[in-house]
Amino acid sequence: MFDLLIRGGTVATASDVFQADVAVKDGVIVQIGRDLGEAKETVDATGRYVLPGGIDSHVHISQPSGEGIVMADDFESGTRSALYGGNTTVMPFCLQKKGEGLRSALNDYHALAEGNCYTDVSFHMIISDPSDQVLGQELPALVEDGYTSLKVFMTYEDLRLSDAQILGVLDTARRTGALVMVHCENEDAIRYLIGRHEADGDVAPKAHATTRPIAAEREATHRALSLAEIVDVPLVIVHVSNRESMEEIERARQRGRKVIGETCPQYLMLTADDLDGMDWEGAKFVCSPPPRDEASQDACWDGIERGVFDLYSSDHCPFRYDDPAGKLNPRGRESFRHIPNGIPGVETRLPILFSEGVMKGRIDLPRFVALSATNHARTYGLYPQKGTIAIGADADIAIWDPAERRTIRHADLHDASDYSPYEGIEITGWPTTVMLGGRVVMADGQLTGEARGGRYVARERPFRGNGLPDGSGTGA
Ligand code: DUC
Ligand code: ZN
Ligand code: ZN
Repeated sequence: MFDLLIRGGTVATASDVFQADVAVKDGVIVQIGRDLGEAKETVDATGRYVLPGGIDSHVHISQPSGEGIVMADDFESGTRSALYGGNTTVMPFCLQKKGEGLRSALNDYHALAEGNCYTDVSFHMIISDPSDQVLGQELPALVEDGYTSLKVFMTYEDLRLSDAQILGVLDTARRTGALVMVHCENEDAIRYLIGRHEADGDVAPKAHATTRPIAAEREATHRALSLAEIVDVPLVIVHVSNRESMEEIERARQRGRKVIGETCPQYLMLTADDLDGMDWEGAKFVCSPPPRDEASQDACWDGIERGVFDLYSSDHCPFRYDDPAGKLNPRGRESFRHIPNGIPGVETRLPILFSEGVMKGRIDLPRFVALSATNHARTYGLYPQKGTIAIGADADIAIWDPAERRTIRHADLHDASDYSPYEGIEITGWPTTVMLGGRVVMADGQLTGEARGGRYVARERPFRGNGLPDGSGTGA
């Protein structure tokens, strides 16, 4: 007798679409087929898609964000919102403060997550202080313990690393098998442009976009890829916003480099004009890199379709808008420079890709599955435990109704921000039922009493045994 049987649905993986029932026992998928037998609980998926639960490998939750600024979501609200958006695993960042040991940062972050998660979680480290002790001892020990990826910044005064420091981090990655993610923007160029704008009294939110031009992102992308080539390690270029940076990725792949590209909904759906709203409303769209223009949106869709991007993540980084600890903090009202960078989007990520991508014929269902779950699992060492529908995999499953139509309204979302940058966008196709480890945690669009059983997941070293996603275009 199975614990759970999902009957009558259309199952999709990153490679196939087929009619099948899915049987679950002890939290894992045990059979896929027809006429599988009896189960304690049956879910009817007739007319719906049975997909791997989404994995959002780039979210920010409860991250320290500067004096007087508070991130809107904690683990409870952030993972609840993720679950409503069809996700079963999220990967937030654990920030190392300057001078802080990595283990201490992680202990604090685990304490925030413990017992509060609606989805499974796994952390990337942010390295802000790559001392000899951190690179020589702390990081290698963490990689052994399953913290197998980390992010470095080339921008933000308090976070940016020098090229020498980035080389040190990359070298540690080479020795340990960790995977490095890079935020590519040239801080010195941005500082120069901020100075020029402020001298001209140009301080409204729109200036956030003009002080962070494509050239600053393209240059840093080229530099990061060159440093990774010199050290000879793979690299993840996160939140890519435009064609020129995509071309850097493609050129590096042509040279035989292993590069993983990521883009996000804001680069498909928003433009810099959104930062030009009345009465500082543009602050709602301040994120880095900034949204660009329609040509860049088209380029990013092209990158989604052609496999320049392996990953499509939300970069959920939520601040409340009308709040002195959020976008409209006292200093943020005076200059765009003090508006916290980041926008909410963990709940709307997959509905946007489903509606704009699958329903509008830009991508097929297997590509949707790859971009929403499978490639994240493969890239970050969770596959095949997660990210697919296969015998032996965790029963993390989202059932989607391709006919359900709803307009995005923040009032209907479940994060703790007070707005959505995607307000008013009409969406066709929503997740209606979600299972986490074989338990039905959302049914008919509502959480069940089973929710909030998310666990921490340690990860393998990236790519171990998996290779890269088929058709990703990624070099060897
Ligand atoms: N980078 C991110 O990845 N998220 C939000 C802000 C930023 O700069
Ligand atoms: Zn970033
Ligand atoms: Zn981010």
